[in-house]
Amino acid sequence: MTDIGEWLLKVRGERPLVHNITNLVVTNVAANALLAIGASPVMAYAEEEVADMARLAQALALNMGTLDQRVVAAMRRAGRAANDAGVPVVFDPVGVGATPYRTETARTLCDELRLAVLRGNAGEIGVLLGAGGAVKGVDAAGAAAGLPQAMRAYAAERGCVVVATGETDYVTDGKTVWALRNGHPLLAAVTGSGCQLTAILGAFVGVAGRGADVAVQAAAVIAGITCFNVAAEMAAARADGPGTFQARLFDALYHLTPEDAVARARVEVLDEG
Ligand code: ATP
Ligand code: TZP
Ligand code: MG
Ligand code: MG
Repeated sequence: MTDIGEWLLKVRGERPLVHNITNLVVTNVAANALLAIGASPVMAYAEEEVADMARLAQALALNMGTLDQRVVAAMRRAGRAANDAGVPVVFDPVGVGATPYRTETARTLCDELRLAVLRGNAGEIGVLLGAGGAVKGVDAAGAAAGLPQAMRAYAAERGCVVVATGETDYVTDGKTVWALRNGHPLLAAVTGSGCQLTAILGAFVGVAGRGADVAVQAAAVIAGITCFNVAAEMAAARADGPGTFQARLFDALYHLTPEDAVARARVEVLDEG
């Protein structure tokens, strides 16, 4: 078994607490996806408690899908507490580029917080990095040609892992760029597949530990994406459509074996850097 299987076993063994400040659409599915893969979710939003919860957690997952002033203030406060305690922060800039408020908020959070992982669809990451690309509401509506290169430059400058998802997922630690080719088109037919993945990446970087090197965090992220997407492939094989697919996805995350994840993984180095 390679690395990917070991990361999955580590998540199951440690059952990391992932503090989520996420959106109103996906709260339930994100919590269920975390439970299914073997992690421990908590959703906490009150300004009075977010700093304490973030410090307790093994990772903090921030998602601006249904942002408002209070949610943004909570994300800021939780993010600062996590940074001070060395707790890894994963950020999903849902819908960045759709409105000036989303764009400004995403840029501010990226500048104010030290992120371990930035994950969005290819349109969102392209817009956020100023590389081109487009969004339609919260969905990707086009990716930039030079996106992997722009991602690598940003990751190197910020010392974080950057992920752009879609049919192919691109991951970089600022040096190497990987292309990941697992997954299934049904993931785009249910809401919140990206948000579930973001929460799961919290679990995987969470077990990498506080203050882990960016290269180690990238290995955890590659494992997390591959486990999620392999589970989706297995779920799709038993689903009739989006409804049964989401239910089968929870089942597949729950039953996923390290052996299946490793055997079905399609991870390639795109650019060694
Ligand atoms: P969007 O709102 O545009 O759907 P998102 O934030 O939900 O974006 P996606 O890019 O859809 O994020 O990625 C979510 C998950 O779905 C990732 O694991 C990705 O690999 C997978 N995925 C998305 N589209 C496809 C596809 N056509 N084929 C295979 N996997 C896909
Ligand atoms: N509207 C605001 S957040 C959200 C919608 C539909 C969910 C987006 O989920 P994802 O994972 O980005 O598809
Ligand atoms: Mg989606
Ligand atoms: Mg999304």
